[in-house]
Amino acid sequence: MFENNPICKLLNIKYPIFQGGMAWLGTAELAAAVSNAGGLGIIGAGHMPPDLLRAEIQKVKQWTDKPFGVNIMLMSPFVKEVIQVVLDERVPVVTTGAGNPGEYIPAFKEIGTKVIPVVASVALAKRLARTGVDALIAEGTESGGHVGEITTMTLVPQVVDAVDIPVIAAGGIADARGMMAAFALGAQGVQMGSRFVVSSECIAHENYKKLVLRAKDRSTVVTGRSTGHPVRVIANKLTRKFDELEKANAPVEEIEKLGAGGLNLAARKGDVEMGSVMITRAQRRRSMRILIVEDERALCDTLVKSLKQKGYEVDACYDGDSALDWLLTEKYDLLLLDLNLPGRDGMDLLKTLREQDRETRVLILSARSRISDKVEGLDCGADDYLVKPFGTSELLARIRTAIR
Ligand code: TUI
Repeated sequence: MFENNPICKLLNIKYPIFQGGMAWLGTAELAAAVSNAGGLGIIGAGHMPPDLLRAEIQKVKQWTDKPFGVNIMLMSPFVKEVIQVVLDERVPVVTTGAGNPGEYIPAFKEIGTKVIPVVASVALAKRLARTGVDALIAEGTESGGHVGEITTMTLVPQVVDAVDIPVIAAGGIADARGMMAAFALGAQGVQMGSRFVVSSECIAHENYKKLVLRAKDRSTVVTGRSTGHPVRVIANKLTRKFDELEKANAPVEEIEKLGAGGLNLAARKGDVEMGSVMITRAQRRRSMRILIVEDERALCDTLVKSLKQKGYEVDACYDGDSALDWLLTEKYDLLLLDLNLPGRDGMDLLKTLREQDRETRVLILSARSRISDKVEGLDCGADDYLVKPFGTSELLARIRTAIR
């Protein structure tokens, strides 16, 4: 699919998708999983001491034979030692953030490490392109964590026009729509952070993941503009304290002290009120989950195909007992239920489900067309009843109504 994509060719990866190298969250577990899946997994060095970083790099090397990267946070107190570790370990790809990596580039180029700095302005993009970097990540202010001022929508096309190396878009991209939009702006790859935070491979605390999933358009704010270190985070007790200090013109050291250790506190310890929950402004599209229980295999396969095409997440099974197992272990928005099933029949399954779950919507699909069957189905807890045979457009309309 992306055989001719310049980023895939440059890095020898399958998909031009980078996992942002997030401090405390871009660990070896996540980076190896993303690289194994065909993207570029990136360890976030953040403020990590060099020995710890070396151990993380060695873990990734054990867990994947695919290319991976390290993100070097240029404001780290260990930046020089961290760079030495990355050189020693011959990490295939380096991304940099929160500064100008100019002076460090020749050492990486010399050993063949691909260098892809993050830029938040056209000026820095042009300057770095002249130093021979391999590509650039143009990161808009929608991104989580340390941010620039320019939006992704306006930054990406301007960087694309200003340089003649490939550009990866970042900031506010969380799903396929965002990726398509980035490509329309001229980018040839995307970097996403928050989207990967909510994956099971990311070791973020559950409280942090929940906040990421719940966040809406106005949930984040940028703190630290007055100190010169603007950071996008979820608004919470900590950000209100920041506000108070900034309004009172408190000394920079006092404001910075308040934020110190905040990311670890939120990301790993789960204190999402006094910690820094650094996330993007974007929200991924959450697709509806549907379970189809239908023993006619051909019909079942057709339904799966047409619902997937419509963007639903679909699972299917052919008998009532397996369906109950699925329903007890997974959470679905909608159940499409045939009544004549091998083993436990549909009506029995529905009654059992309703003893413990009133939320999952249920749409019965059955050849039984008598009024008494429909009444029994609805009395047992179904939300709707569609008689077979039915057309796809009617089914889709009923599904939209059931989950409205
Ligand atoms: O680096 C990031 N995002 C980050 S790093 C980070 S770690 C942290 N931990 C605790 C407190 C604060 C931060 C969290 N999030 N993104 C890449 C990025 N780089 N975004 C913007 C920039 C940037 C900004 C200015 C890159 C270059 C730049 O250049 C300034 C110059 O010298 O021209």
